Amino acid sequence: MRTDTAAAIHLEDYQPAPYHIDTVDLDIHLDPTATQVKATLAIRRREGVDPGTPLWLNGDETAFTGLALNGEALDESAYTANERELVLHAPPADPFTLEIRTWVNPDANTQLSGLYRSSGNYCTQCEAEGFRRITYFLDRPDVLSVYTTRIEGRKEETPVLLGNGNPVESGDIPGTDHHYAIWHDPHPKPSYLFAMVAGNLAHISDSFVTSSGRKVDLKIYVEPGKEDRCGWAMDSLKRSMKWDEDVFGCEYDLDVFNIVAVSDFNMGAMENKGLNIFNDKYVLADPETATDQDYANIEAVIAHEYFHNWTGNRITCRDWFQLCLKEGLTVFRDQEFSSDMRSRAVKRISDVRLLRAHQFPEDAGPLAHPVRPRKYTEINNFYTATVYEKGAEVVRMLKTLLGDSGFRKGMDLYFQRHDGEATTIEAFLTCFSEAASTDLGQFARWYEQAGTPLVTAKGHYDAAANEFTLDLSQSIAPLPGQPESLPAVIPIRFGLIGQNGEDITASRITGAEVRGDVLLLTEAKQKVTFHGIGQRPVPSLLRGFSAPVRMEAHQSLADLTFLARHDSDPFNRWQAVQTLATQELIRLTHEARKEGSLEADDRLVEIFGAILADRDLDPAFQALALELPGEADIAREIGKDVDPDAIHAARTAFRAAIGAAHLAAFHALLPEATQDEDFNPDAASAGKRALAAQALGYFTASGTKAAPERVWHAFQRANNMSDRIAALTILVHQDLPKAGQALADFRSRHSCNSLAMDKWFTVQATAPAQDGLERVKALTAHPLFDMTNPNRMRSLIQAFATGNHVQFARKDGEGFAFVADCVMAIDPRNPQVAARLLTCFRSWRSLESERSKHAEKALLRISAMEKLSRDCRDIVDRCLQ
Ligand code: TYR
Repeated sequence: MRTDTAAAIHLEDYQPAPYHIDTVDLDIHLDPTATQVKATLAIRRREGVDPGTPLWLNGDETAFTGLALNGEALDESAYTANERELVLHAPPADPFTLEIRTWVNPDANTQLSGLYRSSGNYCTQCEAEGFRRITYFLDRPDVLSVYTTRIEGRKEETPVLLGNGNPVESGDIPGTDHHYAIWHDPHPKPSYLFAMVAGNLAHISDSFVTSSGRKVDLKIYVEPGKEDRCGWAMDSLKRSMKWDEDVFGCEYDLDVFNIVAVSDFNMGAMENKGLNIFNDKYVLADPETATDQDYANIEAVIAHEYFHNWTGNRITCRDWFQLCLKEGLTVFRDQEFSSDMRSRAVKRISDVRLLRAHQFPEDAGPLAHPVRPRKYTEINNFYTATVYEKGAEVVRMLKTLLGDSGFRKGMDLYFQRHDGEATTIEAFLTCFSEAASTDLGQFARWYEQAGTPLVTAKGHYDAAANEFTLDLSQSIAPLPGQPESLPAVIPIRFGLIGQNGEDITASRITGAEVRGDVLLLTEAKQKVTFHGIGQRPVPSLLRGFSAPVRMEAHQSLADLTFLARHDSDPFNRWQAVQTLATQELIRLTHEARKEGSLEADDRLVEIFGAILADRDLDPAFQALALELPGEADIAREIGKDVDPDAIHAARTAFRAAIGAAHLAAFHALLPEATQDEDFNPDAASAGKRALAAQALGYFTASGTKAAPERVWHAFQRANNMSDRIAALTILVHQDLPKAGQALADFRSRHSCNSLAMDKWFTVQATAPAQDGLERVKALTAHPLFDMTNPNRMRSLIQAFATGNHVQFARKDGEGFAFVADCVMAIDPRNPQVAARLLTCFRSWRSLESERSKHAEKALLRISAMEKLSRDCRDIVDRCLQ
């Protein structure tokens, strides 16, 4: 058990490893409780390292069974071997081979890191530091080796044997019930990309011909009986392969590409070379059990893992501080892919919503860290929204600054120069500054500073001078460990809109560097003047969300309403509605707190009528524009002394007012209109369903008498999961009379499908009802619930903690206490998953005092737990600091 309080690891201490490991030959004999692993490593001293320098290999609960050097057994005094390390005290000066024998108990591996079993099948997860749980190794991303893997197992138990790279050989072992397979991966890779899978698996196959004419065999493996739900994933894979060739010139480089879906997985999916392993949630889909969001997620995650083949695998990270080098860049690439497959505007809005919901709060609290952190104690805790999503935003800004062709030139140079290397953010940025002959010194601050910059803008029109000026400023509020910050380069895409709704062009712009329609804010304060402006314009700033900042533009209700109707930039049209709605929700929240009137401002209610009435809008866009900011978004904007009950009351009242005011329009959009069509997962059909679901929600929120029956009707008639879950959510969250019956129906229909049942748990976990917590507690004892499976746990406990603010942050502290109990129950089995759940406390200091006291008490209780894992220790310490 890892109970130590490990010392922090610092970026500035980086040293290359003293030894290279050129080849790794693994011989793995599978057994559920006693798998034997023999690793033969060809080791070479790095140039300049003193002969005899000890070779220190990582382990983690690793069971040592034997060691030989150049084929000879070693005297015990020549080495130290324990759970955590294998040290060869005085290795030979010349290249040598080390043969290490270890023993693994996959059945006992509940952390799901290293070699473990899921539904009886063997699988591995080695990122970040799982390989050392299989054998001792220089388990760090800058040690690149060519792997050959021989896997042997009982034919009956493990008919399928998969490894990285290409299949080389397979066969029976005469006189036994065993067989074996040998896989060889010619591309040198770090140990975190190692994988093997063995078990009883079904598959679907297809193929792809690359741009240079090579045929690649594609297979997706799943537990038998699930093959008919893999079609969408395969389709997404083939589109990803084509897209990466077309857009980035990246071609696949092995004869086979295999994907395996497993039902026990800590994260989303893993890009192991040639053998991606997925959480089955991101592979399996059919209309009966998957929502449109599931389809979109599968497409994005399949693309993400596939794209890692170049950004992550061919070019990997020098050390884990550079994690954003592969993750931020690859998220950017998968976002671009989805934008090309779907509506770019809708994708952008959805991504920004996620960024604000997850990354902004992280960046504003005790868990804030730069996109490239400078220190960590547990690397698993740095697979964060900041590294991934803000990391992607930084790459997007690079593209905005350099333009399409400058960006592509930089990427080409990066691929050409660093292929086969483990590299750094500096090396990445150098490719762009060279390719585009530009200095990115100040831009690099985006990787170095934590916190979301606040940009303020104040416009002033001088009719006599025909000038419009913008007073701009940027700042980052002090954070733990970062009392001050320096100005970053903030690309602000802008337009000035004239009275007829069209953009006006300035004759000249002074006070900032301008590239096309992007102005660069580079100082703490800047005055930008637009000359030759003959009428008072309405500025539209940060179009397309051109930088991950908070923008306070101090615009009037009239100007924002104007933008909501006329901005040619769809993102900012949506943003104008959001800004207006947020302001109104904050006002109503203050009213709710003093028990004042919860009557919404008619002018704001009317904005939503205009969206509904605009037939030119894409239904998917309308659906997003109708979605009010979430309770967490409102809390974040309020920032301190937060009262979740007041926020909930305000939001409920505003929704009711919108529903009542536009009842007829919502009625006309109710789901029946979409339900008779054959199901199609494409973006256009998904958009129509999303709009119908919004309509049903507002129709019900209005309180109209007809609603309960209509929702029940919609639930019963649903011919796909999106419609069904939308209706079920309304029934349960509004506590309508048929809620119980609908839950029972859903359960009997889907009880054999755990991914569908996860939705059933989530709907109940997120119900804001008074007895919400009691219900969640009762559900933990449900026969289909399983705290040890990460997906099940997240569907109930994490969904409650992150999606049910009123109940999680109950005034009596019971919500916090319950989640703390869960964290402590999960931690001994699976620290990584426990630590992630624990991050739901990160905004506790912004709550009003009674609630924050309870949250602190819960955190202190976790902190006092005996044998708390390093993962949870790290999070709890930072939350309390
Ligand atoms: N590299 C994976 C990705 O593509 C993330 C991952 C990280 C997966 C750690 C599993 C894991 O244990 O995002």
